[in-house]
Amino acid sequence: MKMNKIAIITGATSGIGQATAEKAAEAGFDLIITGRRGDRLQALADKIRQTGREVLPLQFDIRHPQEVEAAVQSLSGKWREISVLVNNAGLAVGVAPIQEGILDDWERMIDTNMKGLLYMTRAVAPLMIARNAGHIVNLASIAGKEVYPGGNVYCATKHAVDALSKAMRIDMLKHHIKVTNIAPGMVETEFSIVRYKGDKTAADKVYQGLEPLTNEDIAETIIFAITRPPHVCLNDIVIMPTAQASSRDVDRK
Ligand code: NDP
Ligand code: 8X3
Repeated sequence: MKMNKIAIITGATSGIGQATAEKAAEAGFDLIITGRRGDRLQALADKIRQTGREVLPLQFDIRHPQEVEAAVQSLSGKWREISVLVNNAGLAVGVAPIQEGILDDWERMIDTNMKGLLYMTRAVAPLMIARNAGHIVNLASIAGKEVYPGGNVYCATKHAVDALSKAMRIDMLKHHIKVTNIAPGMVETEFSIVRYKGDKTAADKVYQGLEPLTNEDIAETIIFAITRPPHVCLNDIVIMPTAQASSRDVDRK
């Protein structure tokens, strides 16, 4: 692999994004890491610098197009030569049935998972097009392939990501930009704590009696995808714990 490629990873302050940043550094990428929690971004930046890789932390809320645009516009010199965009930032909030849904929860999910991903792609794709190369990795979910009780709006946002991955691949075709859709099942991160609004007991129950995927499992998959030769694109990867066959079919001991 050519060294000193630059990857930008959204939602690098936790879970899948954090592990992907660390593994991408190990694989020889210099990194732009993003998220809202500045203390975590700095801690991760310090850790990555110890590996000898360069890192640029950018703190912003992906839901605000002006913040996204300003962050990408602030890039100068080599940092504009982005090879890989990992659209990872995202969340589920709540498990209410549609008739009891909380509008603020819906807006947080739609604004982060769909609109944030779009704002990032709109800002970064032109930089890739200018170089006639690049790779966009979108974190969708098994929730983008199936629906399940209480998943309504989260599933809708991830179905949208799945559709956007297909659409982007067509739009990016003549620019030699790869698009990979990653659709994991259960991964134990802060995801369920966020979904259950800090209720750790409810979050722990999600993974009770089975071995879930780890953030590192997904990170390794992403690193594999972004280090294939130029003529190879992994379009769509569904990755599940062995103990999970579908959103609802889970083998719990
Ligand atoms: P975590 O909660 O551990 O991490 C989520 C990341 O998203 C954090 O770094 C958070 O950073 C960032 N983020 C959330 N909202 C915003 C925002 N408004 N602006 C900027 N960054 C934001 O969850 P995961 O690592 O599990 O989730 C990563 C992705 O993987 C998500 O898109 C999720 O939907 C998807 N996924 C997760 C699965 C799972 O079971 N865990 C399964 C399938 C898909 P900060 O709070 O600092 O802003
Ligand atoms: C996260 C996986 O099954 O909770 O996207 O929707 S699930």
